[in-house]
Amino acid sequence: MKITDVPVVQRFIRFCEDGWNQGWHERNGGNLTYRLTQAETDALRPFFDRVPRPWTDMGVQGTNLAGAYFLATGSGKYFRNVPLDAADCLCVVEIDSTGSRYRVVWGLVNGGRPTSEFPSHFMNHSVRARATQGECRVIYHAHPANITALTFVLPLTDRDFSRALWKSETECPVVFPGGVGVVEWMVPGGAEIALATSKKMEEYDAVVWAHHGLFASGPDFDTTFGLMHTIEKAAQIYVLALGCGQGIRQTIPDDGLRAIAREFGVTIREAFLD
Ligand code: 2HA
Ligand code: ZN
Repeated sequence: MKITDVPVVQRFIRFCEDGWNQGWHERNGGNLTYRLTQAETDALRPFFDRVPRPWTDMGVQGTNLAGAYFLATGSGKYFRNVPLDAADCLCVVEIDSTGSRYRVVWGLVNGGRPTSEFPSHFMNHSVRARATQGECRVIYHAHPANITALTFVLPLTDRDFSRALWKSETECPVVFPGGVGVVEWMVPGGAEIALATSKKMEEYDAVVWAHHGLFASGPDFDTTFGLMHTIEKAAQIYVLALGCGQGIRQTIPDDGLRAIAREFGVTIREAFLD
């Protein structure tokens, strides 16, 4: 048995392959982390290094995730290469008992570190785990072109983005009835963008990074990938419609959004409706 035979690792690899196939991961763009369950950690433990690598301070703290284990993509690694060489591209990291440091216990066999966005991922895991009573396990960052394009033309507010996306595709209010958050442009990789994003993640399960990409979260791989996919598809439709050059002549009315929410039994964020 190889580590790549373990189902959770297979699903993680397939996720990376799907993201690459969507065109969301040019070069080393994007990153993925998954908080392992106790049973999954136990299944992976036989593959862990006999001597773990040194602890690294994250610059952020999440005491509710002290002692957690994550499967993560590596910094500088290409999603495209994950199916070819998971042990080179991925790692398992352990969080220390204070929730402020990590160490690699498996993977990155040719050296390297977990994703440069690990502080952001970790803070978002901490916030989303609290907001969802421990249900949230996946944090996914990608560079889809259309949602990023919209950050050049729409006002950078949660309300403007949520409304534009909800009204671009009838499924949207069902898939993300809470809307999406937006953070202004910031230098990636550090504690500042991690804190700004995790603040939004207290309310939203997806956050747009202006002129950069999108963060999505969810309880499992399918839901999280589906959220990224739905948001990007809606953005694509909006961009296509704008590209026709006539402006937006008609769209789903606000009462239509309310009616969808009623029909599908979800609570739409009423504050964003007229
Ligand atoms: O290259 O996407 O945000 C990885 C990233 C940084
Ligand atoms: Zn990025």
